[in-house]
Amino acid sequence: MKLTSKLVSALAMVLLAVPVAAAGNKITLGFAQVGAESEWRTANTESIKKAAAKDGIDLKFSDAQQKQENQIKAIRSYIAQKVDVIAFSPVVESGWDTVLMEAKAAHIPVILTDRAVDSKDKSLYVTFMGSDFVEEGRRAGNWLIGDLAKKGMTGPVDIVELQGTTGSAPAIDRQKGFAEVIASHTNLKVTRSQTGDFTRAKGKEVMEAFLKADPNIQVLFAHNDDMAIGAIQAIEEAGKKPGKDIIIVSIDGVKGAFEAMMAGKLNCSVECSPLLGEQLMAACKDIKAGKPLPKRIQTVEGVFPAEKAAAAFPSRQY
Ligand code: GYE
Repeated sequence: MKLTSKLVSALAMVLLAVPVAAAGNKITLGFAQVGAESEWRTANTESIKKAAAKDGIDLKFSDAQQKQENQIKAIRSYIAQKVDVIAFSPVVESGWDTVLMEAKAAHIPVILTDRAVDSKDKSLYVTFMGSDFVEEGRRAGNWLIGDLAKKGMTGPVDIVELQGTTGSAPAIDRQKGFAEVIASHTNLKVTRSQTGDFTRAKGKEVMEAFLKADPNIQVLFAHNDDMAIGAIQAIEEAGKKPGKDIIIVSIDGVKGAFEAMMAGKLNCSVECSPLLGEQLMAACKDIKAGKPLPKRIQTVEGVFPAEKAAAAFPSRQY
């Protein structure tokens, strides 16, 4: 009897120990987000939080308010807390080597989400998941070339550009892709280009200045939808019709852009998906399981001209 009860209690201990051990194996992910500057970013944060909860990943989340020093602080605190994986969306491309070397020395794998770094040493991170921003810039440019041709606008066209955050991968790459495709069209010229920091407020402010300086603006290329939405307000306040007097193309494909397209105020939005949460959690699990990951995981996305907006709107997820 004594032996049986000992066995039973031993068994009970083993059974009790199982969930404890499972909890101990729970992956801890430290995520250093850029901020909450745009609709895109809000959807990205939501996607990450939702996927972590669904996959039982212990998520430590911080918002850097678009400041690199805050992101570096957050990464250092994740290193100190010995998390299993660190992921972050670098606000700008440069200046990460030191902190990434600290993570490497602590044997904590790093995943880049959404935005890239310009580090020469690729061993400082496991993988980079996100969109091809150069291609998005090209898509915006190609859509514009097609639209101008349809409208028979063959003469000189004044284009203004609202850039994203200075030094960020999407601002650098979208500018590059757009410039690349319009280069062979000598009638198209970017006459003004300034940062609106990816926010509505700055987009509006800079567009107001553009409109004051140049009454002949025919096209606006905005590196994200939020800046375009801010600019739309500025254009209306200046007594012009956005989408008609000034053709507008922007990037992201957020709900606000679809609403603007359906109202005839925005002409095209190039899609950039913020829904990276599930991919990120899958990558964390693969790292934990010792599975190799590709160095680049690219998001697949499309282009939405205004005439397709109403049909696509009901199925949009962000
Ligand atoms: O386009 C913009 C956001 O990094 C792709 O950041 C992202 C960009 C996105 O603020 O809206």
